[in-house]
Amino acid sequence: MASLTNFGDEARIAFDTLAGRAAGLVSPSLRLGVTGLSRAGKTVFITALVHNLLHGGRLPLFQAQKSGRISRAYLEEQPDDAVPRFQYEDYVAALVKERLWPDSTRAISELRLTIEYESASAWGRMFSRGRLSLDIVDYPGEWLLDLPLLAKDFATFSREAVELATLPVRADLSVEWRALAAATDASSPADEMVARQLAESFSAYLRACKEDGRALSTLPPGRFLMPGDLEGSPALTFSPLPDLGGGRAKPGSLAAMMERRYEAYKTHVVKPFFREHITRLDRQIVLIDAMQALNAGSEAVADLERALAEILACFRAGRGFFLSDLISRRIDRILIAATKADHIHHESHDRLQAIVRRLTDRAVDRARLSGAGVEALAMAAVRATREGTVKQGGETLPVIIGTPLEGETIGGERFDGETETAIFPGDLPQNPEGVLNGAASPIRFVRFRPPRLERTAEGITLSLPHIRLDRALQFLIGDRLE
Ligand SMILES: Nc1nc2c(ncn2[C@@H]2O[C@H](COP(=O)(O)OP(=O)(O)OP(=O)(O)O)[C@@H](O)[C@H]2O)c(=O)[nH]1
Ligand SMILES: [Mg+2]
Repeated sequence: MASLTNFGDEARIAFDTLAGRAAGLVSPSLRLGVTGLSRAGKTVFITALVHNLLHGGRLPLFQAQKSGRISRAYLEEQPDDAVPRFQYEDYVAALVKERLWPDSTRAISELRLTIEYESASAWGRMFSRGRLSLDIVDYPGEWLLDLPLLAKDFATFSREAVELATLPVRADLSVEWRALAAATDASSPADEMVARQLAESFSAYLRACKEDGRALSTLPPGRFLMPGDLEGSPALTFSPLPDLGGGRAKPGSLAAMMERRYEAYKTHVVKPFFREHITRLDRQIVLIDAMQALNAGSEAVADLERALAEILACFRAGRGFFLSDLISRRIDRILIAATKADHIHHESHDRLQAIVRRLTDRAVDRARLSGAGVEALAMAAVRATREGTVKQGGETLPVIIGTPLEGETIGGERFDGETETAIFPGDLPQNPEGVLNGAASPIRFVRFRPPRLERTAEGITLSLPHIRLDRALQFLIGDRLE
């Protein structure tokens, strides 16, 4: 296995970690990693978390808030000057006033929320400063797909990409790229035009895999889907190649050029992201949109499991991991959260929880993450629906009521984005295994608009409604507010 970092990187990480710790002594801080593939709900989660803390939302399972020990929560200047600020105010305005979800995140951003609290114990009150700064980073989910590449050389990356591309669920989408790659002689002299054609064809194939119909997840390199400001740069103009054989690529050949660019991508794109953001995390929530994969079928679910396993392996702590000796701020709690639970009736929440637990079980075991406290939970950061019942032919059916997004359809009916509708969401399978082996029947969900906020009798607008956001908060930061 290729080594993840060289000595220089490791020394730098150690230094950063020490500096971070020293800074932590000045003002206790906790770096919360909000991890998730694209569209999993990271930006919505961060916005809802901050909104509920700033506005004293209904959080009965979040002890510090419930017992009235939080005296103040406010936004502060973030610690990293070179990282853009998370545009919290804009996201809230769009969600609450216009009832619009945020756009896909295109770049990294950060926010610091500080909580002033009174310690639960007299002892704690005497010594604790009663202040905790929560640093949260948001980034495009696609970039997460790159972390597993750090441990793979070009030959491994190429071999795996070719294997994936020939799977039945991908073969028709990758036809063009595979034909082009097969017709290319890797040992021929490097040619910029050939490199560009291959890279464009490979990106087009990855983009097609991501569309709703297939909803596949294992799609590295992530910047091929969300290039940020690197679009068109050599570090992004490469493609895996079939039949590389063993040994070194001939100098000056196409294979050598592709390999060099792949390594440049890792060095200049992936490593800085890993070093500056991932290695500094204290706690982590992994958001998983199982619903979208369930919608698309068992291949999509299996592909989601594969992506999660590879990604979670990058977070492993404990002996034997290349970086673990240097990461003293080791992640000690991980929450695996199935998002968007408001799409199903609460009777199915436990089933959704069981599904994401099943999807991550093997990964958690294999990556020996169990040393960290790992919990699974079904939640909705923003609850866009409410529950009700509908009588049909003498039967009472549980339904969810919300405003489907414009353009969503069920059984030929197309929604206009304004009309509230009751929908029978169907049941998730009782046995989570069924969603992987294809035994469970496919499930159809529609997407909803953000909710209209309720007002109290006194005319006060309540904070964003949620499902179990309080439980997530209690697990992620509750102990730090004791
Ligand atoms: N009903 C409901 N929908 C949600 C919730 N969270 C996210 N969504 C939906 O999921 C979409 C994606 O959410 P985002 O928060 O933008 O996802 P992200 O992980 O930031 O995605 P990228 O920025 O592309 O990586 C939203 O546009 C909503 O349609 C939720 O709590 N409830
Ligand atoms: Mg986002």
